[in-house]
Amino acid sequence: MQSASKSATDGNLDSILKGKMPALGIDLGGTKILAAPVNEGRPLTEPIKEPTPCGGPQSIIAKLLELIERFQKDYILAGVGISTAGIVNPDTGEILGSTGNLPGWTGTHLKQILESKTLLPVHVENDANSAAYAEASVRDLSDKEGVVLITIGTGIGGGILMKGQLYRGEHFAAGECGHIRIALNNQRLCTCGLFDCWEAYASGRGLLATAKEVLSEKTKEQSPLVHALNELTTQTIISAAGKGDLLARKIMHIWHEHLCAGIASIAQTLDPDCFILTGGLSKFVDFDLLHELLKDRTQPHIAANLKIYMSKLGDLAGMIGAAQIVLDRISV
Ligand code: BMX
Ligand code: ZN
Repeated sequence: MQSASKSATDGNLDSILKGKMPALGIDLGGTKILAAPVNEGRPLTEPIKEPTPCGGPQSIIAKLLELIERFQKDYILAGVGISTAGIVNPDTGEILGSTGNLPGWTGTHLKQILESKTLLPVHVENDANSAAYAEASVRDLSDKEGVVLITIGTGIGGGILMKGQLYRGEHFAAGECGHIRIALNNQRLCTCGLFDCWEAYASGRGLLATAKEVLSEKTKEQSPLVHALNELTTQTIISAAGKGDLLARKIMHIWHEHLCAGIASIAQTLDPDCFILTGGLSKFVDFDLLHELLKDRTQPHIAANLKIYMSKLGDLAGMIGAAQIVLDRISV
């Protein structure tokens, strides 16, 4: 476990004197939690990283409270911003929907619980929305008609900004694009309960499912990966592809086709200025290949204007975005 006590005083005192208290940003994902105090779009310390507790909402809430308390020892916080997977009502801070990636999370009144225990203002936002907010700010994209951030990791999430404002939808589920249906044969069950969602193909879990499909028809002579089918991970596939394994390269190509299917649908629907890719798997995207595929799968006018950027903030985007939303709300 890392300590939060590093560099507490100097930077924070300076911020308080300038009337700029930090907000604690916490990013709650399906597998890990990141937390750090944030000010002016930057974390003030190296973020604490811990695994997401698997005992359900109670254990997650206990962990969030423990983290807030730990940082309160060293910082006077203006508030707490939580970036969480799931559909969130940002006004009430209630979790309205969640896939199996965070079991039992639906119905949690997160803002209410945390505010009553900490007496701090708390803002809860979907993880991809939070990341979109931070990335658009760091790239100065607030004047653009449309900016779409896609997070590719445990799941596939989306955040949509229109002229710098988050578009959350009438029921707060805008951007839940991991659950766009991209195939017709009910082949893959998604953790949301639907079949053939984009996430079931293009997330880490989707990549693994594709690999198992491809490799199960092959012999051990064709790829060493066949040998280790049960221990297969996204990392082993990606590293085999990097070393020239032809089957691994084929799997990665199919994964790009799957990625392209969702991006093309969103591009045709929204005609955004740009897409920003983030999440653990985004660093393995071949941008040239993705552009090439999109050219053949979107109308020429869309393809010609499509920009796809790599995230500048990486893993930290959700944490920074959620904290920044709290600070921006307070200063309005
Ligand atoms: C899922 C869904 C989205 C989330 C996306 C990315 C849940 C728990 N999650 O589609 O809300 O944005 O995954 O989540 O309903 P991550 O955990 O991969 O960052
Ligand atoms: Zn789904």
